[in-house]
Formats: sequence, structure tokens, C-alpha cells
Amino acid sequence: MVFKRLFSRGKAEAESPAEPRPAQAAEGADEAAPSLPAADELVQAKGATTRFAVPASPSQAEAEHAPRASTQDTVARRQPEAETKPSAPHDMHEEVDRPRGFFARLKAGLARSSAKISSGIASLFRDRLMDDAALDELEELLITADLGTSAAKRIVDRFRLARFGAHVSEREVKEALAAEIADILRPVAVPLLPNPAYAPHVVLVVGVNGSGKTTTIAKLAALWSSQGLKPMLVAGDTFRAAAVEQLTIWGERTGCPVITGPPNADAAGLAFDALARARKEGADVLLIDTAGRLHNKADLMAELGKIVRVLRKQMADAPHSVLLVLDATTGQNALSQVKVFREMVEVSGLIVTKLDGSAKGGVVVALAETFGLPVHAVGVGEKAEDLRPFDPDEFARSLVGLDSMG
Ligand SMILES: Nc1nc2c(ncn2[C@@H]2O[C@H](COP(=O)(O)OP(=O)(O)OP(=O)(O)O)[C@@H](O)[C@H]2O)c(=O)[nH]1
Ligand SMILES: [Mg+2]
Repeated sequence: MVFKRLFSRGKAEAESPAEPRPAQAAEGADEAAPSLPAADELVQAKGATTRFAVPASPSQAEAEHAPRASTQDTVARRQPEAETKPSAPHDMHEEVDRPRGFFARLKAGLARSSAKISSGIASLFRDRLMDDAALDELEELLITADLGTSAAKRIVDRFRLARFGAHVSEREVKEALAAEIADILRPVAVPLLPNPAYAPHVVLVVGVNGSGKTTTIAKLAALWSSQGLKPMLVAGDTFRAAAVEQLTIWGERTGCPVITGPPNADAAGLAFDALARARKEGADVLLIDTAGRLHNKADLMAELGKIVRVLRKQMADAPHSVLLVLDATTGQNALSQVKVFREMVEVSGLIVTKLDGSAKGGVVVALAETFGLPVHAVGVGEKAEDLRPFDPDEFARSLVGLDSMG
């Protein structure tokens, strides 16, 4: 079946079916033991083919033993440069075959979230009228499934209007619920299109500790280099040596240069130097990693503002994107993270990670309803191919435990 993909140029994949696929993480991926593809597999992935094959996450232990970046920058294996540099926003909307198993993976990942909704609906609407009591119970169910009070009310109000007094089957309720949820999600399902004409498109990545910032940067770098762009990465988390090493390893694996500074270097100064370097070297995208910060640490939060101000001294419209990375397993806490980060920086979009295995996937609906910020992509695992375009229909159907539409 053909789906509209938000990103991944997967045509080459479709054209070269004989090429071995990278090992897919098993459903409900085992976080502790990601499998690493061989180096030549990565090289293959970076050539003419646009196959999306990139590495599992470098583990902490691996990071500790990795060779330290000895200089100010680490230029890893570069991808052969694209013959012509695209000047318009990179269009990632292409009709391609959706990788098989992705819906299954999303559905399996959201199983814990959907189990609650699904069994709740089953017991609520077994041969029952859609009356006030049933609607109240449905609203409660949606709230406990992390959709938030506002989205829950909106959905139930629509149900009331459409079906009040009717006998409804469990299936009908699920289908209608999925449709309502998809309606809420659709406006925020906006792809992130790097625009190489900015030379470079500067992407600042922010979020609380452990939300998946560094991994997401690696995933984006892998994706965009597979599309012929030249990403450059900045290890803006200068506090932790392991963080620099983690990004350096990802740089080597994805063939993207990584700009690092000395330990405890000023993150804003590093970002400024990296931007100068990226402009000089013709990078298309500059992905700036930042230290994970708890939103109650005022000094660290203020540092984000400084990074932005310093970048603007050199490039007035930078950063072109500010991505807030949210861990779905934090549930409703993600909402307060958005509020606080928005006070410090102009968040332009969200990436929600760890949707594989989160029982709180419903929070994506609450985020959409509350902020209306673009959800550019979702993370459903630790490997590079586990960053996926956010598909509102598939997400909604997975969340209520329905199968793919076809
Ligand atoms: N299962 C799963 N794990 C993920 C996902 N994204 C990231 N992770 C894992 O979450 C952990 C933290 O990811 P990082 O990318 O290091 O997070 P970070 O935000 O950079 O963390 P700090 O730099 O410490 O603030 C790692 O073990 C990642 O492999 C995802 O979508 N699914
Ligand atoms: Mg990090």
C-alpha cells in the first residue's frame, strides 16, 4: 500500500529490493541491547542509495570507551556530496511504500496505552445506549489515558451530538474515537523540512534530561544525509564528557562532522563558532545538541536564551527551528515542559520520543489540543530508522487499538 510519507525518500529502497535491510528492532524493542549494524552496512547506506540504515544508539558504556575527540572538531567519514545542492526546502512528501511493520511497531509500542482505552470501551459499550452516564465514563476513561481534560471533553461533546441515544457497538465507538483523535492531531502533523537555502538551516534541539535529544539529532542527521544533504552536528552539551563522546560516535556512524569544544566550554560560544564553520564549509543543516536541563534550573534555562542571542549575532534568522524533544513516558509532565521551555525559547516544533512502550501515548493528543505546536516526528525506538513521520490517522488508530486502515 502506498502512503504519503513525510520523510524518508525511500524510493531507492523500493527500487532495490534485493538490498538487505538493516535489522529491524523487534517490536517492543529491548532498550538494553540494541543491535549494531556493521560498518560497511552504514557506508552502503550513505552512498547513492537513500536507504535509511543507521546505527543503534551508542550506549553509555560504549561512549565511555570511545576515543575522545581530541580537537575542536571531528570530521568523520563524509557522505559523497550531492551533485547539485538543492535550493528549495527539501520536500520529504513523497508517495512511497511505507516500510512494512511500522504500523505494527507503532501499534505494539502503544499497546500499553491502547489496552486501557480498548478494554475501557469494551466494558463501557457492551450493548449499551450512548447516554449521559456512558459519555461521562468515556470522558473519564480518556482523561486517565492521558488525552487531557480539554481533548476528552471535545471528543465526548462531538459524540453526544452525533450519537446520543443510539445503541453503539464497541467497534463503532473505537472507529469514531479514532476519527475524532485524528481530527485533533491532523493540524499538528507537520513535517520538518530543512531548507538548505538558509545555508545552513540551524536546528536547536532542547529538552529535559534523557528525553532523547542526542539520539533524535543522530536520527535526523542520518535521515538528512541519506537524502543528500550535509548536516553538521554541534556537541552543545559541554558539561558531560560522555555526552560529547555520544554525539561524536553518532557523527562517525552517520558520516557527519561533529563540532566539539573543550570540557565545560561555553555552549553559546561553541554554537557561534560552529555556525561560522558550517557556513564556511557549506553545511546544509546545523544540528545543535544541548545539555538536558530540568525546567526548574533557571541558569541552564537562561543559557538557551544566550545560545539563541549569540547565533543571531551572526545570522539574524537563526535558529530556524527550535525542536523540543519530549519523552512520551513522562505523560502529563510533558505539558509543563512545553510551557517552561517556551518561556525561554521560541519552540517551533515537537518531537515525541519513546512511543514504543509508553503507557502514556495519549499525551500526544493533549499536546496537540493544548499547544497546537507541530509534531514533526515520533521516536519509536533507539535506532535511526525509528524516527518516523507523525501520521495522525495511524497514531489515532493505534492508540485506540484498531488496525491500520489498509
Ligand atoms: N525506546 C526508545 N528509546 C529511546 C528513544 N529515543 C531515545 N531513546 C533512548 O533514551 C535514552 C536517552 O536518550 P538521549 O538521546 O541520550 O537523551 P538526551 O535527551 O540527549 O539525554 P541528556 O543528554 O542526558 O539530556 C537513550 O538510551 C536512548 O537510546 C525512543 O524513541 N525509543
Ligand atoms: Mg544528550
